[in-house]
Amino acid sequence: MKFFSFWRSLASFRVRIVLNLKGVSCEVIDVDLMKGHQRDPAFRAVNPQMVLPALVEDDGHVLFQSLAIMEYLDETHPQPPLLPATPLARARVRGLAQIVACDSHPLIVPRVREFLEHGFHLDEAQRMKWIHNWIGAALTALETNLAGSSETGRYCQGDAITIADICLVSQFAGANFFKHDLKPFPTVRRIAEACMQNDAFARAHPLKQPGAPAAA
Ligand SMILES: N[C@@H](CCC(=O)N[C@@H](CS)C(=O)NCC(=O)O)C(=O)O
Repeated sequence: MKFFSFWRSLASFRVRIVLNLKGVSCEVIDVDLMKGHQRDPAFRAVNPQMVLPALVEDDGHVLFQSLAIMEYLDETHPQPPLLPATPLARARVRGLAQIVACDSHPLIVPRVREFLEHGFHLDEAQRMKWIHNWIGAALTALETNLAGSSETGRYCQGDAITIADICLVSQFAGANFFKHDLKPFPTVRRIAEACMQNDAFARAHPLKQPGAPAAA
């Protein structure tokens, strides 16, 4: 398999964690988002949406969108399972994951930040206000849910790692990139730190990837 990714991409981070947890190896192809290489014809031919990540199966099938790729890998490599067994728990896990991957992360990606800058001429301070607003909204929703639910355990759903934890960790890393104050979110922080003790998470961290700076 070929994995198109970039060190700073939070959606790629999510898929990288799953690849590590499942012990799946692939050829990693870097697409430099800071140089706009996602818009190069070579990558556009792989993913017409021009976003990372993309996973290309050996037979040429292209997989895109991190949540879809994560569930595909979970179905094709069932151990360890990343979704709980019961429908109610699965719905909660998917809901938590989607707070991050569907409602927060899409508002802070490079193409949105670039449009705020060039389409609306927002200055750096205004763009940062936008970013912190949406990072904080998701962290608040996660913290309220996790702290208030008896289903929360060592991880988001009991004591087994699920896709909710993987998304939570990507939100946590993004918040750190933008130096968001994490003190008001002790449950999110506790779960993120528990996950990062797992080698599959630690090795997948953006700052551990080739090309990453020592600190963001
Ligand atoms: N919802 C997508 C997000 C894809 C996405 O926006 N990826 C970012 C990197 S994390 C990207 O490639 N952005 C390129 C751009 O915004 O131009 C997913 O979860 O896969």
